[in-house]
Amino acid sequence: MTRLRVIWTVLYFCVHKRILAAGNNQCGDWVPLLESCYLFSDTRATWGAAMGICRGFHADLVSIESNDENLLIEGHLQNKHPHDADKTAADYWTGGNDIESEGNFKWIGSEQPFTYTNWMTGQPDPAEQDCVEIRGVSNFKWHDETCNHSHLFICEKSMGSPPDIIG
Ligand SMILES: [Ca+2]
Ligand SMILES: [Ca+2]
Repeated sequence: MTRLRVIWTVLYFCVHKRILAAGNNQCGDWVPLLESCYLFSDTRATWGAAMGICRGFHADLVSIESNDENLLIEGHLQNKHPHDADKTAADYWTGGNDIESEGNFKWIGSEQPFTYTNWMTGQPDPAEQDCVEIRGVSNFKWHDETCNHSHLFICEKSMGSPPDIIG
């Protein structure tokens, strides 16, 4: 290896390591997508309990406010659950709910009504289902669902928030 090539190689690894470190610092163990950090849980909880867990991390249950955000979250879930057999158990609570006013869905963190939606055909359906989940078998489209059922969940916090160590 020429001396120049050695210098370039060392430089490349130094810069690369710093970029990785910067990314890690911003979201800790959470997944960075767009301007937020996301926690994809491995444990199940009711919608209310899941919200409490997210709040414990100074986060909220995820709010999906654009097609871009939905595509990135869906992409992450497709990678996490690549096989159809995995998808049957891959139901994730979001922060979407119409607990306060039937049929008027909004996001728990911002309290803002839905501006973007990715409902499964036929959803939301007229039933006592006030909380919104991303359902694996529906190819990660949205369903309203009974809030006291236990599912996986996604927490979201803005990248500016201090990282929390989980593990
Ligand atoms: Ca969001
Ligand atoms: Ca439903």
